[in-house]
Amino acid sequence: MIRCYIGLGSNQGDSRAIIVEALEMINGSEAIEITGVAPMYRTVPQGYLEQDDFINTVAELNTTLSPDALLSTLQQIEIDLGRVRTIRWGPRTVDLDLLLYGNETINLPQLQVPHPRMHQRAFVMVPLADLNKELQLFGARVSDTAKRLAGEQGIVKLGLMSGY
Ligand code: A4P
Ligand code: MG
Repeated sequence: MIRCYIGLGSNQGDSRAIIVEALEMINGSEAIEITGVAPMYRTVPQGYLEQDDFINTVAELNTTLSPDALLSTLQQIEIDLGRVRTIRWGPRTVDLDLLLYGNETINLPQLQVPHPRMHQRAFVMVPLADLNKELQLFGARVSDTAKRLAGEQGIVKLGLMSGY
């Protein structure tokens, strides 16, 4: 079993409902068990700014899938939930990023883990710190990085996820 963290984001449609549905599809997938979900947050867009606020959260899971198989599962769920890729960093019904796969560092053309931009983003680090206070990443405690980023980027806690 490998412990993994997945970032979930949406800023099109009924984002909260779409994220709940994505979590159910992930948990219903072969060889994946969700073990925790952070609260949902409303977050200011990073990167491409001319778009609506996002809803973001992070899920913790155990899996026996390989990194590639897990990525494929997540990408199929993005497709099933009607994601249309247009602008990079632009609006999306749902974006599922593989943040961490155990302690592994992965540098494939189609997959970089830890996700290369995660430590610069409040919308990832704040919910990740909710799930795991002890985690260290790139030589810093996730909870310290989260606190700093939350002061720099717009992020508001919406409420706890039930059911996990
Ligand atoms: N890929 C490489 N590594 C990974 C990984 N660890 N997890 C590849 C998932 N995918 C990974 O992703 C493009 C390619 O990245 C995939 O084909 C995969 O093989 P994508 O999801 O199609 O495109 P994207 O998400 O638009 O691009 P990217 O570069 O993943 O963007 P980010 O970094 O995910 O940023 N602001 C707020 N507030 N909240 C957000 O959720 N999200 C983004 C997207 C920008 N700004 C945001 C948010
Ligand atoms: Mg992505």
